[in-house]
Amino acid sequence: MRILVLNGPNLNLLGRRQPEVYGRETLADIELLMRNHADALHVELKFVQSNHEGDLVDAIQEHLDWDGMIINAGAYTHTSLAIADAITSVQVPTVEVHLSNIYARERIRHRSLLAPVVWGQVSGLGYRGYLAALDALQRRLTDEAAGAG
Ligand code: CA2
Repeated sequence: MRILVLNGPNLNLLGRRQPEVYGRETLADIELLMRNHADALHVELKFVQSNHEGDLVDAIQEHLDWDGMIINAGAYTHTSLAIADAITSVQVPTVEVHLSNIYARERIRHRSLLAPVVWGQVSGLGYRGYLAALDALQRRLTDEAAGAG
């Protein structure tokens, strides 16, 4: 089971600024926590972070045969039809993650262009949201495999 974890603009700075909003964990900390959990679940993870919209679209397209995707598109969440279209086109079950509760923040962050095209969304649980997304995807894929077998 292979799951792509995509992080968008500025998330490479996690842990250094605004810890009250995004937590104290760096992206490397989150990656380590997820890798440890994924090992226990027998899931292969690949991490991609980019500050560029087109790179995120490319990464989504390049992994169209992977089993699942976890994406925190950062500010592109609220603006990028291109990323929404890429998620729709590859048809890979996707969970959208936000460290902060986007619905408790400025109005402009309340709308996600990705929400209508993803399987589900986790918002406001900090780094734990990534682990919750991993659990949910692994369970869905396991359930589907059992149903198909
Ligand atoms: O809560 C989230 O995970 C967000 O996707 C984070 C984005 C924000 O634009 C979304 O509305 C919600 C911003 C990520 C910026 O990351 C920073 C990291 C360290 C210091 C400052 C910003």
